[in-house]
Amino acid sequence: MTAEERYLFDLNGYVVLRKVLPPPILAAMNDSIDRLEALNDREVEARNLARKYQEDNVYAQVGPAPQQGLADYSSTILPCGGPFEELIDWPAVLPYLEEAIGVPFRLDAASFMSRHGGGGFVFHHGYAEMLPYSEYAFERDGFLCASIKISYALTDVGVEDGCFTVIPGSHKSHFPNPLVGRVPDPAHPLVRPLPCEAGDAVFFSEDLSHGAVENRGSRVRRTLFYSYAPAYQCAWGRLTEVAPGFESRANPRRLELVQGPVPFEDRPASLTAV
Ligand SMILES: O=C(O)CCC(=O)C(=O)O
Repeated sequence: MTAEERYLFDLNGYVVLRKVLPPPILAAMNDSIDRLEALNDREVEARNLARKYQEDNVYAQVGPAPQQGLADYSSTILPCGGPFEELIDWPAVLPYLEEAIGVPFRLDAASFMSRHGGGGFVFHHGYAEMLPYSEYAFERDGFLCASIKISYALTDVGVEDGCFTVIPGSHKSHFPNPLVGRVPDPAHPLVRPLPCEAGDAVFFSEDLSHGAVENRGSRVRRTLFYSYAPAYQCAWGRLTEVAPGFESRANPRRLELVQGPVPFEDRPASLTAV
């Protein structure tokens, strides 16, 4: 992080990283998702992918069923391999993770989310709760965040398309947050929608109040979420399941991020980003 990014990450609980996914990788990811969306749920499950419709998600607001294509859903994504696997140890992001988590860490979840008109996601976290899996912390020597997420935009997403939205600074709040549990209102003075272009990413502490404003446009929003945590945390359900052959083709850092390093131990310098 630059000195300014460090200041802003601490102050706000997030930083926006512009253009971290170059066009060829974006195109490969979107093509892969197009191909998956042409498959029915059973065919997707046969590829070891778990597609879950958002109507079952307590945080999600779901709009009317779309005329074409799938209803709002999220899915595991690493079993697709290819560019999704490359993103595990993405060089443009890895140094930010090392600084924000501050101890040996792992990938604890990776997923894809698709959202149409009418869909939104209520604010959650950042209400002074003590959740060991998401705490933001800073100590004398640096950050010690217990959960960092990166939201990668695979499509351009303006405010009208239901972009990712935060309450800056809420990761430090000690009082109940009256906006938690509500779909963010972009006109509210505490609410900051974060429009992105395809290839941008929002790097944030899970302790921050975050959600998504309602998608009021006609464009489908496509987002990847990659989540990292200190090595003492476990993976979230099936969200780190990988494609066959991963163990033999992954580089050492990628393998370590998926399997989880030994917590509380010094690591070889060769596994640290420069
Ligand atoms: O839709 C969004 O961008 C927010 C999703 C989110 O916060 C989550 O999945 O935990």
